[in-house]
Amino acid sequence: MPGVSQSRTVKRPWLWIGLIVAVLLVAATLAGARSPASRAGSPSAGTAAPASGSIARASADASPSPNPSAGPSAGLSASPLPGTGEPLATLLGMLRIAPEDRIGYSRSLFVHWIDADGDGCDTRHEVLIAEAIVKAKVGPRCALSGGRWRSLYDGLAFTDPSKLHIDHVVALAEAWDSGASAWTPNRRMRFANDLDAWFALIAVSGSSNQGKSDKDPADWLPPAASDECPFLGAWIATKVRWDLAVDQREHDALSTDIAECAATTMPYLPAGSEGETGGETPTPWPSGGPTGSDGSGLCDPVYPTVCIPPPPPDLDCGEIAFRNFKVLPPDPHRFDGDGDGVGCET
Ligand SMILES: [Ca+2]
Ligand SMILES: [Ca+2]
Repeated sequence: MPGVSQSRTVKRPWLWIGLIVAVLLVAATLAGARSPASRAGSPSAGTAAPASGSIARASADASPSPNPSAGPSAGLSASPLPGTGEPLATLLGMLRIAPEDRIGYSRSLFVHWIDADGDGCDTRHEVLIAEAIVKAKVGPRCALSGGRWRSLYDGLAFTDPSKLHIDHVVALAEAWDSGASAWTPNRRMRFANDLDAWFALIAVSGSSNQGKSDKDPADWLPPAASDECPFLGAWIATKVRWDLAVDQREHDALSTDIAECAATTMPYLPAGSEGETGGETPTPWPSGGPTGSDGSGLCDPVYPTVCIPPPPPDLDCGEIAFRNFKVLPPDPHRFDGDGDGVGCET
């Protein structure tokens, strides 16, 4: 008898999870099928291409491994394959709902910023280097000069890297509340220095980071509407990656908010075993929308889908991170040499 009841308790959750994920996949497919018309006018509709393009590239970079479960249960399994781009509803459906508990939290329990690859640049600097919209020169002791950055929550532009905060998209305290309290110190350190998923750490203005603090999306969304879907995607993908739970209120807010993000997909990138090492350079945050109107004056509106400052200095393609972006006349940096309206073609 004990054997029978144990077997039931082990198997039934997987059956239910499988069924729920399958239902969500069908629902997400239907939602995707009717999304193009309904998204007109939504924050990122006009520039969905660069965002999803960047996301698709990030997925490809993740080198999806062969499906280890493509065996007997492949027909029933609705779990995404590692590295695949998934609708946000699918990823949200993978998250457990559980109450939060702050007891025992201390920021010092998450060691950061480390220099995992020993190249002299710690995690904070690695993110700054990766996310610069104008590449920074890396000097002795990882001193950065000449770069420019766009704060990904509010569109503010910076030339002084010390003014930028590196935000844990899912804050350390929020992570603690939703599962990290049970982790080993090593797993907490890996979470706090996560360069293996481009969406986990981002460079933002101090003011937006302080406004966000340790809030979850039930209480905070980026001031720039165009960054809302990328942020929600990063939030959900990070929680899935690290197997963190959501509280009921957070789940309900996410469920409502992602209705506006039918065109957004995010990679399913579960964190590896304790032995997983860093090393993958984070790719820039996908541009969520026009940034020329952010009021900073540092994003030239003739490059409407990316944030590139007007000259001076005169920049060339080797000095910026963007490729294949829209160029309008008069193209002061002359990124579009062949005049086809696409800059820095690959
Ligand atoms: Ca390093
Ligand atoms: Ca929460």
